[in-house]
Amino acid sequence: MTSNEILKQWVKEVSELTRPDNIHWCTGSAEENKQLIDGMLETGDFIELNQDKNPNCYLHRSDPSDVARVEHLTFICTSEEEDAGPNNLWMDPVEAKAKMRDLYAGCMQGRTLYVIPYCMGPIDSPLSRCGVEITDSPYVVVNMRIMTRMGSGALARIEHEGHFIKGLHSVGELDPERRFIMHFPEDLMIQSFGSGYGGNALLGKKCHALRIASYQARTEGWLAEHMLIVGIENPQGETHYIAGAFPSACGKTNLAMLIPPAEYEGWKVWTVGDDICWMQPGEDGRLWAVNPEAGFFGVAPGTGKSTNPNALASIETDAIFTNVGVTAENQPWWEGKDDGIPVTDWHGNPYDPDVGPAAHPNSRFTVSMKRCPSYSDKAEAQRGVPISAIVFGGRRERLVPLLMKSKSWEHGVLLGASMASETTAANIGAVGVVRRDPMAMKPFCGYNFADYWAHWLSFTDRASNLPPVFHVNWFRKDEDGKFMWPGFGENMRVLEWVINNIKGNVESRDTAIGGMPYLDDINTSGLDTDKQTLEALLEVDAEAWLAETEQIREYLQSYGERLPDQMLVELDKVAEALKETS
Ligand code: OXD
Ligand code: MN
Repeated sequence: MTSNEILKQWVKEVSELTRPDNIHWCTGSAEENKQLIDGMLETGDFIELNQDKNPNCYLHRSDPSDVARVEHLTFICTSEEEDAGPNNLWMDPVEAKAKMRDLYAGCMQGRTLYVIPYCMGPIDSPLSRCGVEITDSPYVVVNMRIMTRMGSGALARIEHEGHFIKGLHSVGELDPERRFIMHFPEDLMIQSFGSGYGGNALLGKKCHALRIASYQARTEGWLAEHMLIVGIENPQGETHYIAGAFPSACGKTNLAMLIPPAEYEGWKVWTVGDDICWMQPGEDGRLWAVNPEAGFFGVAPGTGKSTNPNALASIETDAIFTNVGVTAENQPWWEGKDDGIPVTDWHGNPYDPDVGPAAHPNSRFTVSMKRCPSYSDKAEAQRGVPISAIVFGGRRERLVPLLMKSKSWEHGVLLGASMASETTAANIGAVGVVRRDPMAMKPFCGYNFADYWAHWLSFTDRASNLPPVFHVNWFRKDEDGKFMWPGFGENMRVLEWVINNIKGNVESRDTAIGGMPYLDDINTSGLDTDKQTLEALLEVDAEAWLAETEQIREYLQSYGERLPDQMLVELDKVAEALKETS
């Protein structure tokens, strides 16, 4: 139990509404975790994987209708619809609470109600924030234990601070018709019903650390972003931390754990975070960042020896796999795993490639960050890490160059706001459709994007030493539909240029859309890409960019009167410069 009266009262109210058979206050201990796992092995919620080859690894098969986030059922419930903005689905909070109350009534009968106190960010950091998730899913508890600092330590902080985010979750009947993910930013509250999938059910992640936190960050003067944090150490032992925003399933985890090419002897890459970054100005005027999470909830397919050996090494032991296939040796398997032959698919049926993939395209692994060979112990630093550069990146087959540098912070905000990407399997819906995904926050910003850009712009008044902003695109294709840039570890070459540029060692060439690198300043030794392709990756097609500018204008203007004028001022500058060159 707890000495915090608000928490005590809330648990009482929820249990009266949901009527569980038992209430369990989670401590986060190893014994508690074992008991939960044993219980799930008994019910079949967990399947033991090969314990000799993959000790403490388990497989969970979710309901086949419950395999991804559900943006069409995710609502921001602010009193004014305008505050949620055109970027969100909105529901009146009174109506939403009534709807959820009906769904929750008696929903935990025959189940245990778990109270999960958790802390997002290092337990002793002033940048961290706490929450409590109430759930009826033991799968959620064991995942939250990996993904957050969960249990007694977090409860002690909550009791000391006196406040926390309230998150209520029930898997309900897993009926897609009775599934809602509701956010009440004004009450710092989350209510989720009808899904056990990570993004909908592990409330510390997208719901708290992005949607609610972004709202909270705006009122408190910081930033909650969908960004990885990676440290790049040069042979002289100097480390630069880069925060990078990329849309879901665009390789953030791979970039955060990158292994540099052979030419980069003496360089090291340190993983601070792969998905979420909370940043605030420090006394020195720089942005300081923490990763609020403690684990990775990574996309399994495509994770192989050549793409992400660090992730593979991380998940050899102590990992939870959701919706992957299984080999004859009872080891987890997914498309792109490089070795092993699947015999069972993610439904638990004999694998038949004519029927579908062995692993669901959005199948996941959950594992502690500390298992990663490139884990940075700075992930526990109370102050966080100083950010030297912000990198935005979309998934664009055409037009957008490999790398460009913003002309100013304000232009950087425009670059972030103009990000676009083709949709992926991380959300239910069509795959491969181009959509604007500003700062990779389209599914995650807990308030009106127009206000969010104004908040980003306000940082020129909040911090005197803001990091420069860059934009990258690893996904350009040629006429034959082949990727022009090899990506993965080779992305190090782009990051090296970024660091050299920050240090003043290399200049960029001014163009209408931003600063472009000179090809000679990018380390291409040992790179298997011809010069012509590299040049094409850095070209600016002024006419096509003018057309893009008009699309961006249309998109920004769809935010109406709340759109900060500065956004159009920045866009006009780009458009004018393009007209001069074309
Ligand atoms: C994720 C996502 O799971 O962005 O990280 O969907
Ligand atoms: Mn993500």
